[in-house]
Amino acid sequence: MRKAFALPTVALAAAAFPLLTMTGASAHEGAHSFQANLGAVNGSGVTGTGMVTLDGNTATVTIDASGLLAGAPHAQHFHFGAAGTCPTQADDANGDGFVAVTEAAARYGAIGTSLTTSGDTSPDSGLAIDRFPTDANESYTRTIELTPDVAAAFEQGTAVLVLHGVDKDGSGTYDGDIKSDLDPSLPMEATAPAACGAFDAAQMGTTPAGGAETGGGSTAGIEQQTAIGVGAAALVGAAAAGAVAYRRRQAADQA
Ligand SMILES: [Cu+2]
Repeated sequence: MRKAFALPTVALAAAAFPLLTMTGASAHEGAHSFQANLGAVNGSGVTGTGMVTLDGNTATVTIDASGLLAGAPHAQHFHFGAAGTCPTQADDANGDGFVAVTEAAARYGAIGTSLTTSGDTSPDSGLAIDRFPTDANESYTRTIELTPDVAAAFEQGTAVLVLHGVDKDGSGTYDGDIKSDLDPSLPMEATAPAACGAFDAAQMGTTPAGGAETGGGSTAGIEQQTAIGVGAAALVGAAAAGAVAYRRRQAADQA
């Protein structure tokens, strides 16, 4: 009798635990996710996305982009401290055909973080061309420490992802008579923005307002979660009660 009862209990507990684990993960203390959809600048044709999960000042950064000039370094940064928007061709104030970094500054601000492939990530590495991705199709992941002001910019909605380097004349390399506004030893093509995306809070992984334990939520998701929680509590006793307590604590933290 005891054995016959134990088997389904274990099976049901195993079924319930992934759900409890998911609840814990989505309410991870202090972790917030942000997404930027990259749009082309300077006619680059570059598209892509940036994802940042921020836990305190620790950022896990993922960038996927395509359409970049192959075999050429693409400086990439979090910019901050301005409007938190991206430039258009109308921002080409001097009419040289390029939206230059300085012309875009009122939109996306200064370099806050250099998204290098290794080593220093400060603004000092903003043009560290030997430590930036060089592929036409970029797939970048790195976990880095942000300075508090840059981390705050994500929460305030003023953080912007910018990828630089555009082969505007289609020559297959960075060249041309127009020199970079950042470093006159470089062609403008090497430093002009190629893609830009403003970070917004990601929709996935957010926790609905109001604790699940109140049962007062209006969405089907919350009601389902509550029902599962009750079922799990009946089946797995102390373990499930611990999870409910954890969820209560999370709710209190978010108040
Ligand atoms: Cu930049």
